[in-house]
Amino acid sequence: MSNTRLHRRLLLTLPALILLPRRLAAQTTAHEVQMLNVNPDDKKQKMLFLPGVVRAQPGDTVTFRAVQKGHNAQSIEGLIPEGAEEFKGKINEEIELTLTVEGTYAYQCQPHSMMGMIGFLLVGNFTANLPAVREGALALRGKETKARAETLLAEIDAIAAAEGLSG
Ligand SMILES: [Cu+2]
Repeated sequence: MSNTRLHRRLLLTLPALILLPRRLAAQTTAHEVQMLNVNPDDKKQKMLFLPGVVRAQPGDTVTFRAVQKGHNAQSIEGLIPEGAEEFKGKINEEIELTLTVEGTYAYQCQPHSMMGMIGFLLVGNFTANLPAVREGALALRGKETKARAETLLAEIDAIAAAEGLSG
């Protein structure tokens, strides 16, 4: 390759390399989940994460806001994608996660784990471990937890169908 051609190649490549990280950074989304005693939109719903399902892409962040006291957010053992890090916030602690591993994550509030306080994060192409998460979530203890999991899993199935993802 002649020097001139190499030079032209570099000129074409360099701007792309410089712009790429900025483009990726601009595309990430900061999600928020509120930890609540009562759903302000439906007072009959108690002890919940709102929204209960977060649709995210790799590189996005999610922050759990302690809007009301007495809650935490922690991943449920075995119900996160392979290779993803488990997380565990303290009571009233606001934690921010950067979501890198694609898949479905189930998490709960420890004090209210049997009172339906469960939520899900969907990252990228999330359906690979969805059957395992579904099975595990529906086997959790607590009638209200099972009922909330069923509602949220139906929401997840609708998202997967709308996006043409199989699971
Ligand atoms: Cu709670």
